[in-house]
Amino acid sequence: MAQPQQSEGAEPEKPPLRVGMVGYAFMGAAHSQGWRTVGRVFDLPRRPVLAAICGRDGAAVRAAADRHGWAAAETDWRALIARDDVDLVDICTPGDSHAEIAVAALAAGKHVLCEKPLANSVEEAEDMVRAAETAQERGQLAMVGFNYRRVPATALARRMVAEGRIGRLRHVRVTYLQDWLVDPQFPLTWRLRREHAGSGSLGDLGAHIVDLAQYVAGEQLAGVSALTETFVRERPLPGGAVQGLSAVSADGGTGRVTVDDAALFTARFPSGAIASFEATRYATGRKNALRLELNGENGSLAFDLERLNELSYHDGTEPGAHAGFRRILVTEPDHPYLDAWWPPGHGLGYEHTFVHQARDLVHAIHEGRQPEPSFADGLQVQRVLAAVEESAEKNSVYTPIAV
Ligand code: SOE
Repeated sequence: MAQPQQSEGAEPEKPPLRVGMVGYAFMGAAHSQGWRTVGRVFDLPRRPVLAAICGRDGAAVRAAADRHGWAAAETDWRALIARDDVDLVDICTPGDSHAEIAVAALAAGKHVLCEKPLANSVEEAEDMVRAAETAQERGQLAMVGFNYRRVPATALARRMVAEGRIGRLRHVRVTYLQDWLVDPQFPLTWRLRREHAGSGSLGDLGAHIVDLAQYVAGEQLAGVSALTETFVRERPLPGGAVQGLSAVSADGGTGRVTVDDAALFTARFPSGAIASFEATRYATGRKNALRLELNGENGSLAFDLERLNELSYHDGTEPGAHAGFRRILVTEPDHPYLDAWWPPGHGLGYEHTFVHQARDLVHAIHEGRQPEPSFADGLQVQRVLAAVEESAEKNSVYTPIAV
């Protein structure tokens, strides 16, 4: 292999990590930002290169490559994973193709980053874990993209729970509320069809809050009691290309919604803490309201994604007269990820979670260690989602989570 060029006094050029991405819609754009920015902000052991992006529509994928800064465009994911200028395959497609692409990319010798939820079923997720374990023996690594772990405030919350700052955990309360399905005329896009999305709000939003709650609490759920609902069962068929979440013109016909619109469940942690979860795309007025609160014996923590530079903390050991929730502005250099960004008080946003995700993955690959969350973590979340569906089908009967 050719040695990198080095001029006198200059730092040796870092070895590249050449990324190939499949998908270029909302998540593709978000991951592109992550890969484009990460090496310019963080001091990384390898230099991410946006080698090639892939999508089925040739004109649209070439436009996406230009817009997001990818060197090449492919229209067949098999061609993308066959390229020898790609080291890592980043999967940003709907859930129905995650397993096939990830297993093939690992077999082709690539590292893999896969958007959440890991798969559309427990069986697919199990196949992916098996493929990742085999690939790991050859030095390839696989990670699932639960980006909300990478909000500095949620990472700080996890740190504070682990440090014992709220003491023994009693309650975990999480909601993820959006409203983009309120209009019954919103068309039947792939996210509303089980064969493409696996489930509805449950897999799309519920997967995030299950992962985040477990990550911050530092333990995995033991069982759930659930109910799910589909409020609008018939919707207009889409007439054109889908852009992000936005509505597209309908062509006259209608089709059946085959996923849940909302999922509600209670759960138990092995420590004895109890939890509640709510995921919906019908919370009128709520756009991307992911809220998490933990109550411990000695204090509480609260986070709201719509104010993501803040973490609320109540220290229950303080004298009652002046105790109460106080706001930690999570912008200090010793807060997670923030040493590389702006001076204190200059906040971050949604897109930075994808930069942090890329940062953590590059370091793990360089050090040859399993990045987190692993495919096994993604499978465990998938098992929670399956238990929620099983419990809902059995009228909320308590359903232990398979291990
Ligand atoms: C749509 O509900 C969505 O784009 C999710 O699919 C993402 O995972 C979440 O980050 C924002 O909302």
